[in-house]
Amino acid sequence: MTPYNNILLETIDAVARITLNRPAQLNALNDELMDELSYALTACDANPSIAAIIITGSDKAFAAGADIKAMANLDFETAYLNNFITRNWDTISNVRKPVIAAVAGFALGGGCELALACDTIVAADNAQFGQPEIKLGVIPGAGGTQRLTRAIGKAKAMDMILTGRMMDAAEAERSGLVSRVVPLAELAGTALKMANIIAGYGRLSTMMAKEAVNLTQEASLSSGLQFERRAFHSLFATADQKEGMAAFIEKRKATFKKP
Ligand code: CO8
Repeated sequence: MTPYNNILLETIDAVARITLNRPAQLNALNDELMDELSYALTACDANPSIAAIIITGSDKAFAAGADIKAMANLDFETAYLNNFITRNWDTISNVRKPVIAAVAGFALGGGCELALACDTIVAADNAQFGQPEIKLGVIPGAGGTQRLTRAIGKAKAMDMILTGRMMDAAEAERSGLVSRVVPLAELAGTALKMANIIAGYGRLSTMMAKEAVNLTQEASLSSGLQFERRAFHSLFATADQKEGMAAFIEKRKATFKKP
């Protein structure tokens, strides 16, 4: 693998874990980090031995947002022409394998948006989510106004985006922003266990399930339902469906195919 300066990439069986690694800046997202993250995600997606991906940070910060020092002097023309920092942002949501964000500490601004671009978020009990861009004279620029609102509803999203306040882990769980909250010491293990469970299922079914759920964020109910039905039908063409159902009937654990 290419050496990285701002992230760590490990593979643990069929799981890839990407750790954001700019500790002195609380994992603030700059161009170099985003380029490395994008490269690593693309490589993991293309690697047939990887079935699920975890993105995580440190105990203190998942990511404290875009690097404010790097963008303080940016002007409109440069931001617009270079599609500033978000230029490879869509790589995250274009990954076809399931991606879990394991969040401890601060997930602010672009950090919160990065977690939101993953498929699900598992949080440590010290996690703090926020879109504080308003305090800097700007607004969220990488999906905060859209994905946060879809995740927690308009009232709470407006509250967070207009006041810039943080939401703790308990509120994030109540609001549906995160799927589970665990003690900090259990975060890495919980995310890995979850990723391993996913990796143990059929590759086609986990990827299609992700695709179908993510379509709810884009499509009408009727086209989402139609997609789901066709994807469901197509899975009957797979060896994993034969194995999964035979295993149930024979009262044994299914062994899904490795690509
Ligand atoms: N950018 C650059 N450096 C940062 C950032 C950041 N976002 N956050 C923290 N740091 C640096 C600090 O400057 C400090 O560095 P130094 O020691 O050299 O002064 C170091 O990290 C530690 O930070 P603090 O001393 O402030 O630590 P505290 O524990 O006191 O506070 C906070 C932690 C509350 C997280 C505080 O650092 C903070 O408020 N940070 C800024 C949070 C923020 O406003 N984030 C939003 C940024 S704007 C944004 O994300 C727009 C997204 C647009 C799209 C992006 C796509 C990638």
